[in-house]
Amino acid sequence: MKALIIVDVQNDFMPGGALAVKEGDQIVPIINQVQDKFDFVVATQDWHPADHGSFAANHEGKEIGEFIVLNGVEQILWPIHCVQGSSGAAFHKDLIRDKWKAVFQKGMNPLVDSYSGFFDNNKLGDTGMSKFLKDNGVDEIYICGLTADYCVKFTILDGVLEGFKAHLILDATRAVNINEGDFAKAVIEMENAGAIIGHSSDIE
Ligand code: VGL
Ligand code: ZN
Repeated sequence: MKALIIVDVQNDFMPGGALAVKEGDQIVPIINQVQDKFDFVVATQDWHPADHGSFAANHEGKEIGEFIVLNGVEQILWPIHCVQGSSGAAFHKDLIRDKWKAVFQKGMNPLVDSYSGFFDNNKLGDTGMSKFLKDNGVDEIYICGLTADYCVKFTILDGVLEGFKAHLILDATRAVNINEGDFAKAVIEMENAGAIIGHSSDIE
């Protein structure tokens, strides 16, 4: 069975948000339409404590975009975003949630970031999404949401490693694009890992 995974469609990733993604809001109506093609829909939610180690503000003298080593893993520093319970962490108000079977929150451990909806960046913490999908007979996943070059990409890469047939819905994602070309690079990386790159209108 196929499932739709909606990654981090949250206010802080929308234009005007704390970690704004250009055109991030444009994918909301596409995702709403595409949900009609699935009986099984889940979502992920970036959900950080205020003291999270990925926030530049929590490292004296460090700027957004700088790299540090966090608990032995290279970490780019972000603006404060998706703080638990804040309006920035809430899902976009127009996103239809009627069909969602579960929401998998991530990024709660202050010592490690968590881009993938499956595991944290150390591959130690497990959100339980893989087991949940498999227990429900899901073997094929379609991924959309934000952001193409971070959380969507790492969710797809882990999805492939977990044995799912993984699809990217290209018109239902947008990238942070810290460096020009990051979106295109991420798509190539996902394709090389074994993901299928498609369009919302291709889904049956
Ligand atoms: C994300 C950066 C930091 C994402 C989350 O959802 O892609 N990116 N936290
Ligand atoms: Zn985050």
